[in-house]
Amino acid sequence: MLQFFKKLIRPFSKMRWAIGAKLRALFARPLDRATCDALEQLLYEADLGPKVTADLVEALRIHAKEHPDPAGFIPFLKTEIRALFPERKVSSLTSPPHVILVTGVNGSGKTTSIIKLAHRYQQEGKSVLLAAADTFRAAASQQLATWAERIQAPIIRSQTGSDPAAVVFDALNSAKTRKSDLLIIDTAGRLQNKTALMQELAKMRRVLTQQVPGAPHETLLILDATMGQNALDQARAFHQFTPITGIILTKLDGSAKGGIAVAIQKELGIPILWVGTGETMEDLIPFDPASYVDALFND
Ligand SMILES: Nc1nc2c(ncn2[C@@H]2O[C@H](COP(=O)(O)OP(=O)(O)OP(=O)(O)O)[C@@H](O)[C@H]2O)c(=O)[nH]1
Ligand SMILES: [Mg+2]
Repeated sequence: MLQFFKKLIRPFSKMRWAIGAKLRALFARPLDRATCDALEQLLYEADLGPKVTADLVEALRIHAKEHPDPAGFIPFLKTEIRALFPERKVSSLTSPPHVILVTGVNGSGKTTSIIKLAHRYQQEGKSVLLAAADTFRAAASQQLATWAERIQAPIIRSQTGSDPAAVVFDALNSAKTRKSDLLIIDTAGRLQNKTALMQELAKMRRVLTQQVPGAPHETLLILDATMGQNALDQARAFHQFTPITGIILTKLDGSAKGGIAVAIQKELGIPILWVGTGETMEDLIPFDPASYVDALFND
């Protein structure tokens, strides 16, 4: 049990987010107008987004009238932020194959995250089949194939330029025949050609649903934490066309800010399920709101 918690918490606390130290310095002063302005600036710069920032400053102002001791300000902010997040709920696996469709813009970390996720499920004793439905670039399916070999997961791929929906069709058949516990599908991320991409995703979904009612059981969106508020725009674009059931927030290790998870939760309300904390296949941790909020305010 202790091992489990260590594993869960350590990766968050290794993040180097500066906001905690800055807030402690700020709250050495009384909470006057200038402090509130500085607080607003700080929270905004940490990527918490304009809505959360405005709400938090207002809530703290009201709180401070009753509880003026600055020592209580950070604990108050932490409680407020923590309350934004629901308990993490990963959907339990459906009767095989449990189908996970993975979306996200180019370079967000789709392929890497798929391998990390597959590796995790394999460690739980589940069999995973991968599908390379990013048929747009040869390198994309090759990258998935290379990783798949490393974790010894079977993969269904096709020629560059072929119809991604056809790959998905074959992959689902193969998953049924092999009795795979999970089928995880990598897709292309050309958001610059939005209409074509969204039609492609819709077609893949139709193919899946026709063969297995209820599939895809999860549609995960991969968001790069270093994109800041742009990540929110990407999420809105995808969610508008393809209902996203959960988010994997990647490259949190490379983000100097860290507050983007709060903005995502508040503005989109889509649960963040996993967090990418590095480039190896071990670097995927469950998103645990309490550990995250602790880490966010660490100095
Ligand atoms: N530091 C860090 N790097 C990551 C993380 N996730 C992915 N990366 C890196 O980000 C780069 C892009 O990752 P990919 O998995 O290739 O992204 P993709 O979305 O599949 O990209 P395309 O196939 O080009 O659309 C790679 O160099 C990964 O190693 C993470 O959590 N932390
Ligand atoms: Mg890829």
